[in-house]
Amino acid sequence: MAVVVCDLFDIPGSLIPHLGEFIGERHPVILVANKADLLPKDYHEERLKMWFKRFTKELDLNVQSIHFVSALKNLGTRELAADISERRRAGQDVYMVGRANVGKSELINALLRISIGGSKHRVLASHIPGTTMGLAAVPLRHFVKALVPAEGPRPQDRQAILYDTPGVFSSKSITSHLTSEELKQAVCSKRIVPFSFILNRNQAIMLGGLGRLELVDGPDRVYVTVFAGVKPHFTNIGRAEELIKRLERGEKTILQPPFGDAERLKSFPQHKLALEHTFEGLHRQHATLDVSFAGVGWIAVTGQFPTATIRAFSPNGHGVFVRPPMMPFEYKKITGHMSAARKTPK
Ligand SMILES: Nc1nc2c(ncn2[C@@H]2O[C@H](COP(=O)(O)OP(=O)(O)O)[C@@H](O)[C@H]2O)c(=O)[nH]1
Ligand SMILES: [Mg+2]
Repeated sequence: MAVVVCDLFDIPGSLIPHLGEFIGERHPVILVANKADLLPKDYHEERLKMWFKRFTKELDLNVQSIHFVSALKNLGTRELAADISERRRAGQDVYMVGRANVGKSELINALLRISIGGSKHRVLASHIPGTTMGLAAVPLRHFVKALVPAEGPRPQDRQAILYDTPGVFSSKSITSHLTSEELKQAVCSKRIVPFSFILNRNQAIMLGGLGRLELVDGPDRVYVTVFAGVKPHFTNIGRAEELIKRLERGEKTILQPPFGDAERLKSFPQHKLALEHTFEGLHRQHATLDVSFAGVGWIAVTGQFPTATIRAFSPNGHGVFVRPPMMPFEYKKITGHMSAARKTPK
């Protein structure tokens, strides 16, 4: 059976298109949406699961169940383990499938922690006999209490294996261009706190050098709610382009990450147009759509208007998606929140 893992912070970017063709319709799939610990507090799990299901229909998978978990924080992992145990037939192997960085290894660690006894510590590959090269293939008998009964594996399960699929499905995530130091800054490691801002026509909102969203046509202004670890910077469209050109020349700018010396900044992929999208704004207070910047976060757009045209740019023009809003009700009236944005330096 297959456990398909994706990253809630990177939807649809972390979903593998037509995955069903690889897995085959016969094989049962348990779908895991990981990194739930990053979502804003009080998210409505049932509504979010409905939203999530829309994307997964297109994968042509034989989905048996969906779990929202945090491998890192051990949330929902026991329920997931119980579900895998229940659905797995005797002798079946388990395949962890998913794009790079969705948390497959972390999830295997979480399942091992259940077996070893709830310790919060990272389980090292060296703790598992016979796996010196990481956790690419672990005999199921090491998952006692998690995936096989406490009494030990059934006779048919003695040869069963849990396989990781490292490096099989590469990702076009924007964060794949970042150094580990930059990643620490750019990627949320804490629960995200959404902030709402006004985006005027001909203005751009920039997520460091990782992406930007421009309102190029339509109403005088829309509202944007930013769900990301990077502080947004607002400026007009012309100035945004100027800033990006300076970054490409290796100059230090307000657009961070990337950071480092001129060499590093020059090596960062150039911004290209990722998408242009025209849409109707459906509601004054609920978001109409999200623009997702794979791995970095997303920006929800709110407002009531006949049409607006937005443009999004990203390194190489990769990893940007529009989608129905994940959390349409998070938009809050603009109050003092502007202070969370970076100001244009004089
Ligand atoms: N916040 C958060 N980060 C996670 C979680 N699971 C994995 N990560 C992080 O995501 C990155 C990739 O995880 P990894 O297990 O190596 O992904 P893999 O490439 O699919 O094996 C690492 O930095 C992990 O610490 C999670 O549940 N929550
Ligand atoms: Mg891995």
